[in-house]
Amino acid sequence: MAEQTAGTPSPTTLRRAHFFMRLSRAWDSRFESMARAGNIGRWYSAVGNEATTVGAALSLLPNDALSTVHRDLGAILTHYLDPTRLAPALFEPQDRTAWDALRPDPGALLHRLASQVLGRRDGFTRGVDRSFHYGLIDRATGLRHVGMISHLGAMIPVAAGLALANLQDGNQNVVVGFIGEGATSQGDFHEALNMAGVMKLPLILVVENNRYAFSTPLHEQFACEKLSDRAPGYGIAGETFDGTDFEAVHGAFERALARARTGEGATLLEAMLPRMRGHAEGDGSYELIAADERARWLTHDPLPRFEAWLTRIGAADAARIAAVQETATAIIEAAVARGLATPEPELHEAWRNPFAPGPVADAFARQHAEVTRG
Ligand SMILES: Cc1ncc(C[n+]2csc(CCOP(=O)(O)OP(=O)(O)O)c2C)c(N)n1
Ligand SMILES: [Mg+2]
Repeated sequence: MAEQTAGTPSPTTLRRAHFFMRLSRAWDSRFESMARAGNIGRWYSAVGNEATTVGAALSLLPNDALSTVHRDLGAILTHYLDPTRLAPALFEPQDRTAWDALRPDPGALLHRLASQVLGRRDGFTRGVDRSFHYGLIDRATGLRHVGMISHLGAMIPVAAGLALANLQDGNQNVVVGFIGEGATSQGDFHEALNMAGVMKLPLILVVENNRYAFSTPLHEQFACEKLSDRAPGYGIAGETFDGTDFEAVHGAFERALARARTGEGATLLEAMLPRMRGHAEGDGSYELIAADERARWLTHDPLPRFEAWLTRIGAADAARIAAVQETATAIIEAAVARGLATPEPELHEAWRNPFAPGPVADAFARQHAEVTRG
């Protein structure tokens, strides 16, 4: 192994990052081909975002909270799964963290996630929907994941509220919230970051700036040069970085996490990302971008860039890179095949009470029973 430069993430971090970036990409490839073949109705591809989403989630500790939107599969996989049990041949004994021992069986969790996005009975919402609109909160395993609300910007005050709860509990946990740049013109963005500044909340808001909201380009969305320029106005820290450069992502998160955990408060991180896909596969938004611009962004893929860098610093060779790619593809193929073989729910099974236990939930359940009986 060649010398690593100062500040380079540890070999364990690099092995985990590589595996999860490839796992996320393999998942997208599989779902994109199903969307193209008409086997699933819609898919929101995270291609191009992997260095940012995986880099962010890798830095989290048990019971730090993650709030995601539609392009954050890499963060979800990294937050949930113990890679040393999922792909033991790819890891060294020292790669297993104390949190890995707490995390649930990764195969079972992957099956639930695949079932979720395939609308199957074993999904988190038991097949009610086929999306990332669900949450998974389990303090015993350290998993705190709050899934998305569709309304742009609505997740930012939720993430700020989670951070406030940490402050009130007196713990050292932080919240990492993701949002597209299309959400930053909403009032919720301003209100939540203002509150985060005043209350010094342990919040890191990551704006995934992929330069388009659907097909609306940046200059039609806002007039400031960088979104992170807004941070001083709220009295918080802000950074803009190349979100396809894992080393830059890792450094930005280390700094933001250190601030959040030591009471210095919130950070607005702006990850500049390539527009490598449309808003959703097949919605026509990609084709509205000029062909030469699309071609240019396709050359900004974070995965070959990361693998070339791993090779340059001596952290991986061609055989290792091929093994990670093949293993990730095989794991996803198996998870999707098992998901597809899982039944869709019967109507009465898909139903779930959206209210917390209590009189409102009881009334809702009675009403549902009447409707089901017809
Ligand atoms: C309040 C609100 N207005 C409009 C929409 C419709 N809408 C859904 S996604 C989207 C664009 C989101 O842009 P961005 O966050 O940059 O996501 P990207 O297209 O890059 O995936 C819009 C306008 C919405 N969901 N909520
Ligand atoms: Mg966008």
